[in-house]
Amino acid sequence: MFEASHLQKKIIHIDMDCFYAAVEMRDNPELRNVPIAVGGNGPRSVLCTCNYKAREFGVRSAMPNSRAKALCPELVIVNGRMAVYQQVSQQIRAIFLRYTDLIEPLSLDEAYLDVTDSLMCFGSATLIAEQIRRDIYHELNLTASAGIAPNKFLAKIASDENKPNGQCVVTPDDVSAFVAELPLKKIPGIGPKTSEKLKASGFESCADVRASSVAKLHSIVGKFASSLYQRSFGIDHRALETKRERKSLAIETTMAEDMDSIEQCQLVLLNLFNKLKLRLEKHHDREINKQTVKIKFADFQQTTVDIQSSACLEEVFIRLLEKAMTRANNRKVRLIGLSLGFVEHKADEKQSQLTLF
Ligand code: TTP
Ligand code: MG
Repeated sequence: MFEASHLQKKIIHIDMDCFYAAVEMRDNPELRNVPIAVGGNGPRSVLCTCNYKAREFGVRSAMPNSRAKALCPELVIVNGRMAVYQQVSQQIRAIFLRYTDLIEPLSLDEAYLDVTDSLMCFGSATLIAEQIRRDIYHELNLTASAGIAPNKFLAKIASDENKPNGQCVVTPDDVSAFVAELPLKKIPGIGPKTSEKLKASGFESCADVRASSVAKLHSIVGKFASSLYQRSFGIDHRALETKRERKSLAIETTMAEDMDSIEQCQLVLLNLFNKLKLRLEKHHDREINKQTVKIKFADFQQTTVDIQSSACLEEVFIRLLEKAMTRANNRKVRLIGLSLGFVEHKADEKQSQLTLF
């Protein structure tokens, strides 16, 4: 008979520390000991990220520059250099590949690695993670944090536990205790709104969810209920998506000044539409199934409107914009975004959806 441990996977989640900011500090010594952020320098830009010194002042990713400056007047905001971050990301990936080729990149600075069958470091996932972080530090002069666990969900949460420049191991024996105390807002998929809804119904930690049922959860979080119930026990059967295919193509812009007339918004939309068309050329092999317009209003609330569509049509985007604008309630428009959804290919390696319990 197999023991449970023979069936356990070993997943590492690696996440670079304040990635864009760390690259800027590495390349510009004068930025190393001051609070810095990376972002555009317009008065209406938002920050991409900031270093840990800036975080002490409460500065965070996606915060408007003006608010960040109010919290930390000496904050130095530098322009992002995407091409450099992309190049560093490739260097990081080259390091991962020394240990496994089962890699699922989540963004430029974050990836899952499945090292279940790796023979490196005596098969120890903990040592592999340490070694990868050491390689990154010695070769790229940057720090990374890691989570090591039996599945993606736990590994991702664990990588945040000892950030920056740290790692956290959740062994199969630790799982139950690790998740019991976990605040629900730490679960990927639970944003501030859902977290508030759950709290209002008496759910604050995974222990509360465990004591409930999928049916009860369904009435609060809809179809996310069964995932949430599983996560509360530390269960996640998703396999790595090593050949991730793009699900959509999106483009958006924040206006230099908030706009209130639909004509102005239409002009912005047409400009975006032309750019989207150009980008679409690279994905000519993909089949479109949806068009979406997103609007963020001046109060930062956003709304999206979509429609099934098999092409990228200007007039459809314009109709969607008109519909979204009916929700303005006198608010001006801060940002407009357009996106296309793609039909997913049925890949063999698609995650197996196991039903539990
Ligand atoms: P994160 O890993 O979320 O953040 P981080 O690496 O800057 O900081 P941490 O140490 O907490 O991991 O995102 C990685 C990069 O993605 C980040 O350096 C900049 C970019 N980014 C944005 O451009 N906008 C955002 O809102 C966020 C969250 C990240
Ligand atoms: Mg990061």
